[in-house]
Amino acid sequence: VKGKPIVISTWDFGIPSNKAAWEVLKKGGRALDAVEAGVQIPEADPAVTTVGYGGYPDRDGHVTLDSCIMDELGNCGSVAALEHIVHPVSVARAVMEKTPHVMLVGEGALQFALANGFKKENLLTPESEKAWKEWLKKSEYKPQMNIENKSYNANGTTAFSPLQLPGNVYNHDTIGMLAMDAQGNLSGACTTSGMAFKMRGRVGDSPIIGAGLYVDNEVGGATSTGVGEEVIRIVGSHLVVELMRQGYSPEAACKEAVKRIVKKSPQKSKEIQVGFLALNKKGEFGAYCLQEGFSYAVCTSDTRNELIKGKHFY
Ligand code: SD4
Repeated sequence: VKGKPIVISTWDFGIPSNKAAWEVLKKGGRALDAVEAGVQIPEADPAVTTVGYGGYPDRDGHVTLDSCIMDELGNCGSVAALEHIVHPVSVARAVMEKTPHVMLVGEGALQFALANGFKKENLLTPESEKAWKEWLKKSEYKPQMNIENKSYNANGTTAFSPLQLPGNVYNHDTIGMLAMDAQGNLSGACTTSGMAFKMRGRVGDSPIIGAGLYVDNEVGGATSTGVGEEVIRIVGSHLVVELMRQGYSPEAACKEAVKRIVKKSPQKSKEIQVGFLALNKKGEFGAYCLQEGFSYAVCTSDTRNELIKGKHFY
């Protein structure tokens, strides 16, 4: 069938992430395994300061991670404000598969992770600590828009360091990934260190099923990036999937969700970034965002793994 397997994900680190997911998909593997393997790439990369290890801490200096995962049966798992674990997505998957619950937070999530063999590690890199101490001087909470970085090639082998990019200090780039496997089944995952220098205990959209991620195997999946508070208010990813159910294309559905944010927050929406990314059951994909600068990666073969600019409202 045309359009599968396919994996798509947010931002430029979607390129190497898609590549890892593709290794699973091309062997006929399950979309669920693909998205987990895919988002583990930025989670483990200390140069990515917005996801996992090396993520910027909250304003008190703690790296706290949010993540969720959802499969083709509608099973889902999530962790929020999890500390000391490099791969929160895998803890989210364990919550899904090994507990009667969907979401574990904070101390309880850590306790569960440790009981399930995950290792306790320090996630604050010297670079992120330095950025935090720099931030403390003014302590001004001001989410930066977004940073585009085109230094990855199709194989995702080009290394990059966001810290070396001018202005890339308070970015907020989450990885959201959606995949359809050779069997035509959909899954998704989303993982982030959340907004840099957020209040302690702050949870964004990324671990919230329906906000940061939603998958319905009959229709499609959606995920979001950007200022999570705005996404939660409209339950963004669920909205996108329901619009696709009504016949909207992935891009049109994402655009509608973006317009909903503009309508709810006419002033604020001019100053922040939110982006939606969607994939439907036919393997069609699309995205839409508030501001120029959001990009997403699409991989459909060993040789096609490309970065596409999201259309924007403003
Ligand atoms: C959050 N949505 O915690 C996340 C941050 C993010 O792109 O997406 N960045 O609100």
